[in-house]
Amino acid sequence: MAKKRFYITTPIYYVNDKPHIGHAYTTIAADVLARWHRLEGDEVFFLTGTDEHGAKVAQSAEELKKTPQQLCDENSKKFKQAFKNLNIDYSYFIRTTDQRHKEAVAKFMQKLWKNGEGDIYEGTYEGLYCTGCENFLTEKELIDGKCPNHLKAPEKIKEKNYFFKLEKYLPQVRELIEKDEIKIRPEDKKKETLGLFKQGLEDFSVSRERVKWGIPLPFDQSQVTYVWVEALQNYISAIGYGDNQKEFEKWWVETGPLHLMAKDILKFHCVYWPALLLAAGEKPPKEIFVHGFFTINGQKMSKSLGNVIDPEELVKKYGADATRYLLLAQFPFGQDGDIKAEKFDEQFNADLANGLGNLVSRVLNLVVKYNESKVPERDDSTFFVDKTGMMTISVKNGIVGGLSGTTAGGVWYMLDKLINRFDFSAAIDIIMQRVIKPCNQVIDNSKPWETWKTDKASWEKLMYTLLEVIRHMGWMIRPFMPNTSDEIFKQLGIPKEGQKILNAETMKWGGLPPGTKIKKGKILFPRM
Ligand code: ME8
Repeated sequence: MAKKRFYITTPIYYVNDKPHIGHAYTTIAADVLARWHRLEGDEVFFLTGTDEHGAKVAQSAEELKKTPQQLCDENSKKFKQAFKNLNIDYSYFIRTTDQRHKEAVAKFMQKLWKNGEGDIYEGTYEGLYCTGCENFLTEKELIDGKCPNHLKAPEKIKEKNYFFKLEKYLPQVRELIEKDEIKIRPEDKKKETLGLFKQGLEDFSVSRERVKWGIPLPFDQSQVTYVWVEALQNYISAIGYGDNQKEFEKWWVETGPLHLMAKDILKFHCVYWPALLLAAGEKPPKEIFVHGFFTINGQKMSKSLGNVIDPEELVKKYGADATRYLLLAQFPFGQDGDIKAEKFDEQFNADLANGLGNLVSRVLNLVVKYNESKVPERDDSTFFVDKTGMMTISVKNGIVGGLSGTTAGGVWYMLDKLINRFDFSAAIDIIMQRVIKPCNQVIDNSKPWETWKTDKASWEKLMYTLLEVIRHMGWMIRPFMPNTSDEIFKQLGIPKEGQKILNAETMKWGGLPPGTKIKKGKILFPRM
């Protein structure tokens, strides 16, 4: 059977500043999906990168008395470093100042222009521009005369621009969205997008006359391509548009992308981008998932409020895996939510130190101490199977029961569904509530540090069950916390070659061979 393919992208981030946890949030989510698909054996292309042109970057560079290129080089490096520290395993990091991207953009713009016969025409733009958004705004969109996102009055500009015939493509884009041929999720964001069509959308400017930091239009070198128009093209330039047709066909045409982003940039991705692609004769994007915007302690994250959280600080304090966990666990991915960073310590201790970490360490300690570090014989003949089909462990009349292949399968089934629905917080919760918590409770109730003396047969049964649950849990957390998963497999004595693909074999109950020598290792999550 041919391998399935999965092409996932994050927005490319502005380099006017260093990364903050908003950038980390989307990128971690994309990484979880990429890793999940790799575990399932799919061929994955995971794209992220930096958006380096435009007035916003040029202005920041000027304020810092640097050249735009210098600022881009410095901050792009910071994004790369932050993603490395967060254990983000991307396939390609694009920078829009890359020569390859510039060439692809020139080809794309030329296609739209078609020697003046295409979908671009010359005009004069007179109106408002918010540099923070890098977006043209209408009076209607302002609140008290200010941009609602940046709380600053936009600049009035009048300049010669080239315009894109968006209106010509609106009916087609709308229909594609309605029919889910461009699948926009969650459902409320699809509705929000369709609402934009009702409010009215107009042709928009695709170039800037006064901005110098950008990619010149191939047909008029006195203008640079509007930063949003070229930034969107990263999704095709990175996979060979204009220079590697075979790769481009493979990833864009045959596979199709899943674009991940927050709702701040919905219009660009859900309306402008499909229209530009159709005008250039290319396929529109396959799927767009728009996640929520989070606040920090109820406030918008902003420099002036001094509440911007640097992912580096979180990684330093909690490590990469726990940072990934804490960010995704806060609220459902598709909804807005609030992050209470001062609660991170509490959650770290409850879920990771006392929950996951404690489970692994106490089970392994018991096996080291009372069974010569060996996985005991498997015997699940008397297991109580929970009727709901969920994984639960129960102790009845002092006998441990309650976990079998089918019940483990129940958790796997739900996990797969939730991850594919982008419901990461619920997926994490399932692992915590259905797997980790019941195991810890069983240990508390059955006191195996005492029963090894009095009833070794029940003790072995319990220990095998717990070790096997830990093996399953190691797989379940693998996309979220890859380092911890590696460490668990190492401690369970699972050889490296058996750690790559999740399949019927690795997922079945009883995959941990009795007699395997376990190696007690470091504490996974030392308590805060
Ligand atoms: O918009 N909550 O770049 P950007 C959730 N360069 N996600 C957040 C967030 C928050 N509070 N803050 C930021 C741009 N994000 C353009 C994109 S793509 C062709 C060009 C995340 O640096 C979220 O993914 O402003 C959001 O869409 C993105 O960062 C905006 O990043």
